[in-house]
Amino acid sequence: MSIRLAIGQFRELTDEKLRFATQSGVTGIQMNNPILPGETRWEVEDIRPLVEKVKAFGLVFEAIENVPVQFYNKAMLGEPGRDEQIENYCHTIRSVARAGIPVLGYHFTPNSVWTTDRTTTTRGGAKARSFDMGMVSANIDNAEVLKSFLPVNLGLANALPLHTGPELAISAKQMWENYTYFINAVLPVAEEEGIRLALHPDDPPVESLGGVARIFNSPANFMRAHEIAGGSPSWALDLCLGCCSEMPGGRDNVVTMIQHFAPLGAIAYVHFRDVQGTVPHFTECFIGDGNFDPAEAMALLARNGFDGFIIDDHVPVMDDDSPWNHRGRAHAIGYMQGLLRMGEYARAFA
Ligand SMILES: [Mn+2]
Repeated sequence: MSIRLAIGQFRELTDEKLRFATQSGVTGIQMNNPILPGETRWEVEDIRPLVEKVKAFGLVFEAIENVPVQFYNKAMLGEPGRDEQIENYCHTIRSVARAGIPVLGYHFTPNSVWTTDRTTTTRGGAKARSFDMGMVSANIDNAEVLKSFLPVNLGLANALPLHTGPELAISAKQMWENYTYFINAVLPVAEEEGIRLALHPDDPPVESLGGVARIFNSPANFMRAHEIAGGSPSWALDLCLGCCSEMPGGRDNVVTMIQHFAPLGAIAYVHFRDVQGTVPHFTECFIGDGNFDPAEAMALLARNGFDGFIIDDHVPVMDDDSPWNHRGRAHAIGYMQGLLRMGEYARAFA
């Protein structure tokens, strides 16, 4: 297969989203944390109708990204009960695979994505997410303020580990041990089922937040994770270019990650977005307006043999945009389609 585009980052599969996909000219669908029955795991019977519905629109169900965090929070934190969660996670892997979905995305960030301002002004007055570690440090003892930096839409703010004060409650060493235990328990099942597990970076990629160390915050640490997984064909990346761009070094991380992992076939799919600035302080932006050159990133993906799908991920909120940001997404999709078409054209005449 060759590089292709999808839409997603929604929890409910409506006809409207599927019509938006076909009207936009993308070929695939991804869902993030779909709303499904099950408090601890998912069943194949519940996932299969989603795949059938996507197929009925002439589209491909490319991936599910993220299960509810309470499916594997103890595994991430190394708490008692993790073995039971891992057993259920293996069941979910089988369910997703047997429903015909080839990729299950995940993160290893127990206390989620942090945002210090959801309405920072970017190009032309569009609104974007931003993060400033200075705001976290200034409120390090104020649990209420710290909680306001957690996602609002999951209703989980109270369930996530959130420690105040500068000390670490869970060290990087502990997180590496937890990851090693988890990934080596679930990968054999993924391999058996022929499904790939795609790891998303920590966002923001700082050393720690809320007393919990973050380990997926540099290219070197992804290389370490790949080694821990023994180079398993089921270990892969959900390569969020935005998170890589947020890391110190900005664009250089995007180049390093693509050049290292694409030739290994270890990039399952890409989140194609960007930011201005790097940690400790960055703001999301329109693609073409950030730290890396989108044409360079797309050319690197193609030249290094990437053959998965690409999705827009977060986009700025344009005037009169919808809750799912149709306007911002339409801009990103059109931009990526232009890059891909120009790439085909240039290759044909190379
Ligand atoms: Mn992402």
